[in-house]
Amino acid sequence: MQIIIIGGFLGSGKTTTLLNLGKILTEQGNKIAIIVNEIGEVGLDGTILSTSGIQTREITNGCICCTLKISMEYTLQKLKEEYEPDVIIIEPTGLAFPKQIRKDLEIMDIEGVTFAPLVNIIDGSRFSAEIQQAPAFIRTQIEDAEILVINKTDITPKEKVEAVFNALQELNPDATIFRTSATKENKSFRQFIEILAQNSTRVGKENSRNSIEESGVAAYSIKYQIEEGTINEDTAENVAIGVLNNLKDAILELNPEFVGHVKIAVSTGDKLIRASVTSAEAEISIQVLENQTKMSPFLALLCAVTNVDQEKLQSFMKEFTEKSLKEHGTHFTKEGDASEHHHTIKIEDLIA
Ligand SMILES: Nc1nc2c(ncn2[C@@H]2O[C@H](COP(=O)(O)OP(=O)(O)OP(=O)(O)O)[C@@H](O)[C@H]2O)c(=O)[nH]1
Ligand SMILES: [Mg+2]
Repeated sequence: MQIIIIGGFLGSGKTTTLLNLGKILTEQGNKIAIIVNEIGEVGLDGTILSTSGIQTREITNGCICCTLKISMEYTLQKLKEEYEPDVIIIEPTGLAFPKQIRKDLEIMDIEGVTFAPLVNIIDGSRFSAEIQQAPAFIRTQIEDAEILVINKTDITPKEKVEAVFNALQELNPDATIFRTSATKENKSFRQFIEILAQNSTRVGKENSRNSIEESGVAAYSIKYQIEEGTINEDTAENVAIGVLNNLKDAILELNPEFVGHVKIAVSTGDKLIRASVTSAEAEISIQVLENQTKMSPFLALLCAVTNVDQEKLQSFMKEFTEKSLKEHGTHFTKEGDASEHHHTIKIEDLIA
């Protein structure tokens, strides 16, 4: 069984890369499973990845490289016993040091496990802002990797890609560097996949750093269940864009140079609308995914950005989301907080 760890700062393109990677490796005849870790109490990426039909396990509310080591070990063992995959791809949070994860996996000493070279994905379009906002942190992620992937080359000017390439080479002269786009088919992505079949030649690092604390990132997540029949694709897109626009403006007031990931997923039942904003400079990006498995309608929002006040962030998120849902005539209940809105009454609750 091979383990591939795909690291990279918040919003760099890990999940999008995993969607492609999982698809291609499956087509090549491999039995794939994914473990995805999210910093917030509510996870989004597990839902996004599971639309692909690939076996996915989600670990939420912390980071598997420091606070959630035990959860990772348990999830991995169980997945191995129950599903026996050929390849397990791990997506840590954008705030992880993947070399620490690698060390913990080595200590587990699972029979027959090999490791692919450690990957770190970099958003080429916002690299300079990342280095300014979280310098020591970003450096460690780059220095620890064996493969560096400059992603989003489709929206990054060529000269900027070359400047990022030079900066990465200086920080980590031993790494193999790729220039790719996870949203546009390209040759370089295939070459990146080929090199993943090789074995890692480095050893892991002692697990002594708390990466979340070091990153200076504030994170918060929230989830609402939406009543069946009160949301369609257009409403879902409007709500997603409306919430992200309001939230981005509010975050800009707190930190005009923020980097990170503000992401929203809205399920209408058969469709999953996914939208994000990844920095002060970035545009909102939106995608519609077909659900392979039936999901009930919901809205989930996760925000993790540099140098802002966590409590302010939390109150903005709640305010904008609920306002937008109400404006669109959607009936909703905040998950884990049923007393707050009385719009949704479940038949099962009445029977119980
Ligand atoms: N233009 C462009 N957008 C991309 C590319 N790769 C990812 N994105 C977009 O960037 C945003 C973040 O991508 P994700 O794949 O969710 O990033 P991530 O690293 O998994 O984010 P976290 O798990 O929150 O840290 C999404 O809106 C993607 O659609 C790319 O190559 N080009
Ligand atoms: Mg992700």
